[in-house]
Amino acid sequence: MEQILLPVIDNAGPEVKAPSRFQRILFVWLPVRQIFPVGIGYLVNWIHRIHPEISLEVLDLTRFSEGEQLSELSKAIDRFSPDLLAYSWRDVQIFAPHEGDNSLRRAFEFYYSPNLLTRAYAAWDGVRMVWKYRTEFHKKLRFIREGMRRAPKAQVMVGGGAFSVFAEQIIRLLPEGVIGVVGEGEEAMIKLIEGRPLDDERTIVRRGREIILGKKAGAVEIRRAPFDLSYLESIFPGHSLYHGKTVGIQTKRGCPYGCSFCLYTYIEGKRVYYRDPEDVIDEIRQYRDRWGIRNFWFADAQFIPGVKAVPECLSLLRAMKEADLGITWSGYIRTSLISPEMASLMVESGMGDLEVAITSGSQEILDSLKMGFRLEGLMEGCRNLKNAGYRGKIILNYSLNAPGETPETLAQAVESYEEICRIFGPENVYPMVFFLAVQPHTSFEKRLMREGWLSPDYDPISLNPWTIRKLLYNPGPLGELIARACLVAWDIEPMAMGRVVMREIKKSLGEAPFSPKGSVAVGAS
Ligand code: B12
Ligand code: SF4
Repeated sequence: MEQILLPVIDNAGPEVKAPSRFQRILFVWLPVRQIFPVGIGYLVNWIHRIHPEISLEVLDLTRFSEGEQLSELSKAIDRFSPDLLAYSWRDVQIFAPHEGDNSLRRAFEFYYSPNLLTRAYAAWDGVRMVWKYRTEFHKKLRFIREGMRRAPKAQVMVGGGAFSVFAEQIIRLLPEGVIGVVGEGEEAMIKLIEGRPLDDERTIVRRGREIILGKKAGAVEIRRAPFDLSYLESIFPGHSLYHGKTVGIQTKRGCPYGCSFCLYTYIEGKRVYYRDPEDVIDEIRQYRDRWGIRNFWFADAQFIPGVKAVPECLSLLRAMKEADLGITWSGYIRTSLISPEMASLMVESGMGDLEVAITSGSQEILDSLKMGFRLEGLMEGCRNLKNAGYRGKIILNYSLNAPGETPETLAQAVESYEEICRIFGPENVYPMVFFLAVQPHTSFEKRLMREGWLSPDYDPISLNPWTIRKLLYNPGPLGELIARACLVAWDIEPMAMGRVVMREIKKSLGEAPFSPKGSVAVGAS
């Protein structure tokens, strides 16, 4: 492991607070679909607690129109004269279908529609969308390059969710000298600020064609990480954009599960670190009282990451209930660990809509994806919630056509949806149909490479339609059946298509017994 060479200040061990090498740090939130910059909030609080002598400022590019963003960046740099420019890059999803974004629909129309006109339109619109994705991606690179040009003496650092996922690709597209950070950024920033070596942090830098990676030794001690919203306000012009909206709060970091398609463990690590309920509640109160926030999203990779996490979750929920916050909250939650006691506390502490990654209706498929839960447990948790008086929505995330999917397992997916409808009432259950998107740094990606579905040197940020087709994993004849169900659903109910997809799949499987023409195993195209 090579050390990243930065001037090191003598005697600056972790126990002795070293003087800061930087006086003015400008955080730049690269523009994304509007969402509160959770990570920047924690980073500035962390730095301010340790180095209150440093001036910090947050520039949120999302609040400016496209045409203004570059000039606002230049103005902020000229006015603030940062000596450290810290870019936070949240989303790079090359292909990120969501409500209001037709990209998955167009892709399916292009690949699967029987109607030639529809295919031609999808091809045209698809090219436009791909161009948009590409432009968005390159725009962010331009903001980083422009920052370096405008503040040539400043050190530049980049981090954030999207950067973490595509760091190796992005760092190659940036000038030398940029320090990238994969995953949590608190300690890496403090070390840089204090001039300590960074080679025990997950840094990534480029020297010529060579990429140098650091390896993180410890973890950020977030147990006591108080949050001061008034400080954030004082350095964050335009924060009122987020008042009254949903805000993300992290209650813990890390997830011990190893679901084969998921890269959250790559980003956050497998060990779980918790924050004190006291700090979490204090943070919620500040947002509620100062910004009128009533809806929170616990931005944990997984709210209940395993049996060991249960006592921590219970004490947070108990504290929330006692604090009687008058809020609603949500997050990614495994219902398989929801006991009757946990269910009551969830309801009483204000749990709003619930997003559950059921993924498949077949235990065999769940096991092959290494999901680490039993379907009966998931159903049991749902019953516990219902008995505890839960009345919110249940959003059920399915990833259909995983390796090993057969007409029988597909029928089981529909049955599992119907079972949950029986528990909560169909009007409360919203199935969301996804596919296993292949993500870098996952065992699913490695498996597909081994099996020849993906080439080992494929480019995860490519916008080539053939690569996109491979990355939206939906192979074989079942893929066609599901895609057609999706096409019907988009026509009938574009904003809530999951229910129609379930109905259509059931119809297709039931009406004409499905006889696969070939194997649906991984590797089939
Ligand atoms: C919670 C979450 C959500 C919630 C957010 C709720 C909310 N109100 O905040 C919801 C469900 C709404 C959501 C939606 C989406 N999400 Co999301 N989400 C996450 C998740 C699980 C955690 C993000 C988070 O807030 N973490 C907690 C904070 C504290 O961490 P952070 O912001 O990353 O900051 C830390 C580090 O990144 C770093 N850091 C950040 N900035 C900087 C800057 C510097 C200089 C340094 C050194 C370090 C640094 O330090 C920070 C503190 O340690 C991540 C996956 C993950 N485990 O990280 C995906 C993730 C960020 N989401 C992702 C995506 C794609 C999306 C969507 C686009 C999905 C979609 N198709 O609609 C949407 C769009 C969001 C939007 N812009 O509107 C991707 C982004 C990467 C990518 N592939 O493009 C991720 C990484 C997941 C993935 N599959 O790859 N998401
Ligand atoms: S439980 Fe959730 S966060 Fe954890 S590995 Fe599985 S999918 Fe990822």
